[in-house]
Amino acid sequence: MGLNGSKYPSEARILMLGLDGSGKSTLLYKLKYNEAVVTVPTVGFNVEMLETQDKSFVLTVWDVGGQHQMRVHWEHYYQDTAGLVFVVDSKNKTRMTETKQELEKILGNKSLKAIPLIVLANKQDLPGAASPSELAEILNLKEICGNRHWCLQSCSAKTGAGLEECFRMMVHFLKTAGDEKEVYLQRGRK
Ligand SMILES: Nc1nc2c(ncn2[C@@H]2O[C@H](COP(=O)(O)OP(=O)(O)OP(=O)(O)O)[C@@H](O)[C@H]2O)c(=O)[nH]1
Ligand SMILES: [Mg+2]
Repeated sequence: MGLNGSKYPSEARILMLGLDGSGKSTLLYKLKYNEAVVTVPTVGFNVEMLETQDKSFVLTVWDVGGQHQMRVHWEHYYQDTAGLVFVVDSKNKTRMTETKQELEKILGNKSLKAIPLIVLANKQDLPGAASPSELAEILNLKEICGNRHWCLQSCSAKTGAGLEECFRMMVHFLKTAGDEKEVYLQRGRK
């Protein structure tokens, strides 16, 4: 038994944000059920528990809708969040400025200060998608992520590529929380 009578030794609440259409809900259901679910824009949130293979750790993942009218509510989900996953539609290069502005705003919030971050360069299955190294530059990630634990992971919510790695990395970050060294892993760098 874990803390508070939970059956898991360790648990953490993860918040998944990103612009509307970036692929958050597709990703959540692919990970949970290994199924390509047809999504509709999320009004409110979806929440799922994802456990590690050895069942030693469970992540409660909150997927909050990313449409404009939803973004004012994002901060209501910040409290008790242990880790942040920010999903980017790598194919939609016309929305990169908006993406950067939203990420900067999130990271500037005191409640999320210093929590680990994984930026997901999603939709890598699509031709012409920005590569992770392009995204790192466009979003100025090294600068805006500062000293927190963070990494950039390429993925496809459609095929599932990169998703398990993301959540394994998050568990690793959470287990090593308190270790202040900067982490910069950029997978798929050319
Ligand atoms: N080709 C491709 N399409 C994707 C991928 N991920 C998501 N999509 C598609 O992108 C569209 C939006 O996906 P959603 O998962 O609903 O996006 P969301 O981030 O949850 O959007 P909101 O709920 O509005 O915030 C859907 O048509 C998905 O099928 C991907 O990795 N590759
Ligand atoms: Mg959604």
